[in-house]
Amino acid sequence: EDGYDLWLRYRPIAAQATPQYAGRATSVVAESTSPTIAAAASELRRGIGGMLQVTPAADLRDGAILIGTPASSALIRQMRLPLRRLGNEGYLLRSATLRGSRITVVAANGETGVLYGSFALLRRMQMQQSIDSLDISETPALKLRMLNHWDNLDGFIERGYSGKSIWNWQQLPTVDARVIDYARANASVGINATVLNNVNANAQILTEPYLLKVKALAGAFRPYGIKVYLSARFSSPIDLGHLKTADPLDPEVRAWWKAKADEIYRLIPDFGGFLVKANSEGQPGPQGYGRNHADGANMMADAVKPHGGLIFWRAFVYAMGPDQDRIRAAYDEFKPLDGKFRDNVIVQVKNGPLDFQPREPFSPLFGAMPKTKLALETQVTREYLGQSTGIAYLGPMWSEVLRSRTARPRPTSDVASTIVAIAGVSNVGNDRNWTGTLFDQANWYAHGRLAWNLHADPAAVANEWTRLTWGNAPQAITLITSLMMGSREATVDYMTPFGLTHLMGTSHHHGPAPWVADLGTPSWNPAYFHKADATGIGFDRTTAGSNAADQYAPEIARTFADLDKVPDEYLLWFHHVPWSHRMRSGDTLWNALVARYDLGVAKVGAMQAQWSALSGTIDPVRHAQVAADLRAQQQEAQWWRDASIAYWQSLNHLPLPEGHPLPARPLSYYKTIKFEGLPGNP
Ligand code: BDP
Repeated sequence: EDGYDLWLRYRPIAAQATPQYAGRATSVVAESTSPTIAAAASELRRGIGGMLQVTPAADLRDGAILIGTPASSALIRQMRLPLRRLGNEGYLLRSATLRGSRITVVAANGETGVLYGSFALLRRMQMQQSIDSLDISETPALKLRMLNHWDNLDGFIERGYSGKSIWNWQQLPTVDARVIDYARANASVGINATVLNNVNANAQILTEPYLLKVKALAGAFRPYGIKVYLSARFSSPIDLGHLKTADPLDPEVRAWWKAKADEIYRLIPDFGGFLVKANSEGQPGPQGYGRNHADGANMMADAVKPHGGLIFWRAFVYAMGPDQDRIRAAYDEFKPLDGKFRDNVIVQVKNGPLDFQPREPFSPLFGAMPKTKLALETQVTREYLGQSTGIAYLGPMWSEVLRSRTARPRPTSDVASTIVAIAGVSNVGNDRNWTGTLFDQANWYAHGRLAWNLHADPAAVANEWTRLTWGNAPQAITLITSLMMGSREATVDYMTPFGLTHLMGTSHHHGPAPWVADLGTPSWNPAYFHKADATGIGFDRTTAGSNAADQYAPEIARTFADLDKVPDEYLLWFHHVPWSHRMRSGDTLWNALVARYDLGVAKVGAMQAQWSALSGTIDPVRHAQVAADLRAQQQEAQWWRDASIAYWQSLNHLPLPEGHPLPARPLSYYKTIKFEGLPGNP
């Protein structure tokens, strides 16, 4: 058990549970040999072979699993199944009798639906659920369920904590087996699109030698229903085409992109399109030519439009004056452009108005651009939540965002109802276990499952992943699920409680550095965000301050801006308050803050205890690995707690509440902890 098999382990099912499946998986019948149906059939054979230790036959008989679409299977056609409402990717699992044989049917309109249905059937078996009397149909909530890789052409991954890129650019166009396993894993959770390269893009990816490599990957992914996209550098016409400008209204520039799109689609007819980071953190963009984001996006949209391509245009921008509030920037810039984008442009918005912090309120752009297609961008890789230390299951965070009420465009709208796509910044690398730690696999898994079903319960997803990954022992399922469900909140508690944010070390983002105040760009400084001094702490975003609360629908804005109504978790995000501020609990803010840090540390201690209780239930190698991860997390939690308290106390000189020990070391010690050599923005 080294984690390579992810949640597709297909280990033998315990003897007492096998009989219920033995007569239900005797054969896999597929009447088509198309690559997707072949992939589905081979997955079923692999899964059944692994779990039941038998080799299924291929003919129609009692216990057969019949897979296919009405178009490519006469048997399925003959069954006249109710598929009409299932779209292209939905599936039906049904127990039936056909020509006297009792069978299970996996049917869909599209072949990818058959593949998804096959994975769903295998999942049921892995979880030891019944596959008798099935009548289940599912369709995905969103058509676009994506991963965004931040992989560079030199193999390094921006904010990657699981080794180097899995794209072996030197070896491509020869595709290795790992790439196929990546596609299987994605298809098993319904991910159907992948952006191969970093949003801080290198134009070289659009040259012919690289495009031939991209074509090979697209070919490998096609049977698994996954479309390939590329991050495009806005200045490519200059970088590659030797034009003097990248002005989106310049006819030569427009012609260059059109020719480039035509070239790509000749090689990859089902190419998805481009993802663009423009006028953000030094990346070139239309504003360099006096144009706006819509001008830039539309120009590229026109180039891919004849081929059915899409442009994902990121709203992660914060070019603004030194006195402005950074979190206002994306809304201020994009909201006025509502209705100005072509219909094949999707504006991609990070979940919160800042930048993937442990907790942010939802971005006010959701619901505010009813005439524009929006995608929700989340970060599966844990840049700001401990990176590859310990456990932070992000399902609850994404679900919190998706369920956040936007109250517009309709009074009942939530974030989920305002988006057409979800893109997760990938945490996959070439580490043997794919994601750096075993529990980070759960975040990849949950990303797919929540994109498929936006209203899925993250606890149910955790429960599912646990059974697939750690087995079906009831004690293990309960303990692991509960440990996972509390883990993200624990990181918020020990890193950035009560709405604090962006307090991590410069550029590497690992560990606390709330004291940093000297970076050239004001909004890169932690001190800019917490505004703490001798008397108080927090960022005033009410009318008395930056008024960012006002970017939300009026009733949401009223809650956030009202000190009596704002939820504790957003208190210091929206308000600057004295250290003596009375919390709802009756405690002062200072005492509550110290207690909250300690609660976070204690939660990690409890996670360790829960995990120890599983020794003997879980294979020793993986058990030991996770135990070590949690030990590291305990240290890290303590470090965040101690460094943060030491710093706040250096400002407010308040004593710690009783029962809460002083930090282990003086503030000066924490300030000396630095990491070298990690690339990226501050
Ligand atoms: C920030 C990362 C930086 C990314 C940027 C982005 O630190 O590496 O380039 O997001 O999303 O959080 O473009």
